[in-house]
Amino acid sequence: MAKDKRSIEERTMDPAAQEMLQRAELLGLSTAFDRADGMAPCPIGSAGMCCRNCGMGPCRLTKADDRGVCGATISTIQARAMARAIAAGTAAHSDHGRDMALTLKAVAMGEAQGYEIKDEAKLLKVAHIYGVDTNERTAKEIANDLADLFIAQFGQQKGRLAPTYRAPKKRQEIWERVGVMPRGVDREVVDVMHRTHIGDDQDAGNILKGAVRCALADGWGGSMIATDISDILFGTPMPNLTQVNLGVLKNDEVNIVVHGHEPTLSQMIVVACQDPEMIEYAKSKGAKGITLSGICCTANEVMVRQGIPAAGNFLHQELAILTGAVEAMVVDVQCIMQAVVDLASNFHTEIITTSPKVMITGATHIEFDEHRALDIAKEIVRRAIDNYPNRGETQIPNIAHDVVPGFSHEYINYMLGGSYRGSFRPLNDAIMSGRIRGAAAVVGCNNPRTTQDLFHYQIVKELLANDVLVVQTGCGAIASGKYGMLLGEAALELAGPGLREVCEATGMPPVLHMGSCVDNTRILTVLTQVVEEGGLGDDISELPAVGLAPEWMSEKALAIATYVVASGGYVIFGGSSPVSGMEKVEGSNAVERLMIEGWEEMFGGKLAFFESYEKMLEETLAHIDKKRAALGLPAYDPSRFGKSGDWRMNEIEKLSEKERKTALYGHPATAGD
Ligand code: XCC
Ligand code: SF4
Repeated sequence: MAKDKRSIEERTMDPAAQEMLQRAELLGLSTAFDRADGMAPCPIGSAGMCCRNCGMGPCRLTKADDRGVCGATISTIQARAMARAIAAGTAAHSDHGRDMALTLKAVAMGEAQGYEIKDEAKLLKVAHIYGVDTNERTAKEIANDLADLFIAQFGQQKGRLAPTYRAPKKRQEIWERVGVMPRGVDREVVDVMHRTHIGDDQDAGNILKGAVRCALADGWGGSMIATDISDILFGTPMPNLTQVNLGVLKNDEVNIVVHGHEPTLSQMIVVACQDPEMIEYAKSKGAKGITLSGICCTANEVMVRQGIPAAGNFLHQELAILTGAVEAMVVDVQCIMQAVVDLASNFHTEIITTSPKVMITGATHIEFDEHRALDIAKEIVRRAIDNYPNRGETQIPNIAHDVVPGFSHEYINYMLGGSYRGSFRPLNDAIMSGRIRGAAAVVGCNNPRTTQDLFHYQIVKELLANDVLVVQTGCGAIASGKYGMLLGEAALELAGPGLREVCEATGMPPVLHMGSCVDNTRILTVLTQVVEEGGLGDDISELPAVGLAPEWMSEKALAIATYVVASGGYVIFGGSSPVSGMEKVEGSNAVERLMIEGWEEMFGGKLAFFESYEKMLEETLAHIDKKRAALGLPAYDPSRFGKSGDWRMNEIEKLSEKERKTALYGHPATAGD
């Protein structure tokens, strides 16, 4: 069923993306935006009412009393689909964590070419958390034990995952009581796959309980391990100045784009691109140098650590190729559209897959192996350079914005407390006084079925105006960067009076880019530390905080949402619910109710889906105010702080577009070349 084709402005609010969509049209090439317009989602499948878990089906249920051939109800089918999506998301994040653990092991054994333990302080800190002996031992000895401990988490059969001890005490008790304490990462994924097989778990509530346990194995397991090891091997992120959007590509340099999620290979490509020998080689082919940039979370990994610019978020993967200026797009795992290979065949761009788990028909496969990491990275960079003379006509949008990413929880601690006494006290105090109304994590994907970035942008902007501190990861963070909101001064202009006062006093920007999607575990750590700091209750569920994924699309997003809910958070997703079916049919939905009322009763958190960003905002602010009231904190009242209706903002409103951008961002737009 074809839908109406949307205008370019309805497809994306990003001017760089708009320019590339025009170019695509001119060249007669299709993108995800066209394909989304051309294919309406299957109404039964998108509502989770289609089951194809056995050969008696697929069974499509559309009425409340419909049953599958096996007798399964809509609730069972929806819960099973949701659980399987969560298991897939958990598997993806956690397999990434496993690869990191195996790399840490190889580094400890001296077998990983080019890698080292970059952040010994973090190694010691993490070793201490997990009770690994650090006395009079070398970094490699400690790393070896830690790697073994991490690797064991994946195959563990009994007991509980070690990272779960890092949660607030009260939270751990809830997980034990409800029976969702994760045992082993792989075990929980297998458990969900088993219980959703034909003829197994056929009680929606119990299926979802299994799904929660699995999601916890992601957030307080695989993902948390991935973040810690990335910091140990590549350095804990600290703020740095870099740029975001397609304008980071250079017309006169070799452009290499890294895309996907894992930092292992991309970190080596960073090294290879900076090798003087490689730069000389690029010059010998007529280029001025080599420009490395990223897409999706691989971008985030190298952006928060090395300040490598991001060419864009999820929906920019095709748009980067459309510039005609990309010599190689090097992909690892997750969020890589098969379409990039077809699209690239219209240009000189070479798509290089590198993971044994991810091959794409028609792409070049150069398999990554941490034992020869630097050699492989150099081989890839050399290939890209060799491809430079094949470049045809190019069109790079002259749009890129300055950003300051890299706010790890360690850095936030340090920024707020100072180097001698890292502390969340100033943050807690600001929330308690009402200067900061609450906090929101605005994270997650782009989805071509909504206007790219619009929900991210509107929500972050409005939250700032309402004195809500915003933390970000993933493609949501890159979205904010594209509109100048990851730059302290610019974002401050959007902040309400209380939030601005706090930011000015502490030097903390009001929007904090904390890393990639697996780094959502940094947010769990911050929330735990805020609880432990005192004054805001004794559990995450009591905090005036909300998690939002306004443009979600991936199964990983569902896994993240579920572990945040099980950790006590209210999570709001934009767009359509994968379990919305019964609402359409009957006006009420058992599975949705389980995820709202059921989970709230069990965990103090809930997961809800809303189609409009206005509704998402309204819910966010209402939840924050409700939690403030429950804690006995003063009601939010912006007139008590600073001066509302800031004069500078009023002045800026009167300016022309170009003058306003200059006033907000320091420049009208910065070009890449
Ligand atoms: Fe993928 Fe992490 Fe989503 Fe972006 S945000 S589209 S998952 S890259 Ni996680
Ligand atoms: Fe149909 Fe049941 Fe088989 Fe699902 S498991 S396809 S509902 S018969």
